[in-house]
Amino acid sequence: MSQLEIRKMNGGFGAEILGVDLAQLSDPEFRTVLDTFHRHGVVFFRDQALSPEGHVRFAERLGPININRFFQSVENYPMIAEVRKEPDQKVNVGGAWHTDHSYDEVPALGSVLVARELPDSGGDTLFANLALAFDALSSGFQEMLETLRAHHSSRHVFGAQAKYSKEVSGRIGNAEEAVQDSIHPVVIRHPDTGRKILYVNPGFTIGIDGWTDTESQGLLRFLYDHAQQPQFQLHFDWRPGSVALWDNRTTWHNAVNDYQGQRRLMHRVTVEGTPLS
Ligand SMILES: O=C(O)CCC(=O)C(=O)O
Ligand SMILES: [Fe+2]
Repeated sequence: MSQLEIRKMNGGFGAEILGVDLAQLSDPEFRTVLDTFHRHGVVFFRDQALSPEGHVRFAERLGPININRFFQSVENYPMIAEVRKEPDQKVNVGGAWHTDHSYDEVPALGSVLVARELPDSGGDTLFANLALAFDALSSGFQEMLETLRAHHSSRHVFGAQAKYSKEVSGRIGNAEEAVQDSIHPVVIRHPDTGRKILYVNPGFTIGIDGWTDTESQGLLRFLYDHAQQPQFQLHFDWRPGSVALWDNRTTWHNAVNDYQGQRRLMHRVTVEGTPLS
C-alpha cells in the first residue's frame, strides 16, 4: 500500500508530497501527484535519490521535454539544464521574479528541479501563485484585464546586449537566439484546469499590446506589487534530496541569492506546454 501523504505548505498554496519514490511512481501515485500539482501550482518532494535518468523519466511522464536554448546542459545529458552558482560568482540564475519561457509562443508547462549541491544555509526558492493573485482583484478590474494582451521577450534578459546575460555568461549562452517575442492574453485560462490566471511577469513581460510604455509600466507595476503580497507567496527550503515541480502558467519563482561564497547546483528538466488562451 502506498504511504503517500500530502502536506499543505504554510499559506494559500503549495504542497509537499511525502511517501513516494519519484524513480518508481505507480500510475495511481502519478495521478495523485498530477492532481495535487494542478491544485497547487507547485509541489515538493523530499529525500529523493533521483539519478539523471530517473529525473528525465519522471519529467517525461508530464509531457515531451523542452530543451532550453539558453542554459548550459549537464555533461552527457542534453535534456538536463544546469542551474549553477560557483563560490566566486556573484549573480545567480533566476534571482528575480519571473515565469520561465513566457517569451515563447507556446511556453513550457513547467520544470522539475532537483537539488544536487546546496549551500550550508540560504538558497531558498520563492514561488508566487498568480491564480490566487487574480482571484483577489475586483470583478470590474478582472474584466478589464481580460480584454488585454501583453508582449513578452527574451532579448533584454538573454540577448548579447543584456546586462544579465553578461553577468551569468558561461552558465547562460546562445545570446544570438534571444530573438523570441510572444504575445499572450494578460489573463489566461489554465489549459488543464480552466482556472483564470494573471499571466504577466517582471522578468519577461515588456508591455501591454496597444499601450504606450508609460501606460504599460504603470499597470504592470500595479500588478507586480499586487502579486508580490505575502499571502500569494511561499518559500521552499531545499535540503539534500529535495525536488520541486512547478507550473509556469500558475506560478512565478525567484531564486534567493543569499549564499555568497558557496556553491549551489541544481538540475532542471523542463516540459513542453500547450498554446495559451
Ligand atoms: O535555482 C532555482 O531555485 C531556480 C532557478 C530558476 O529560475 C530556474 O531554474 O528556472
Ligand atoms: Fe526560472
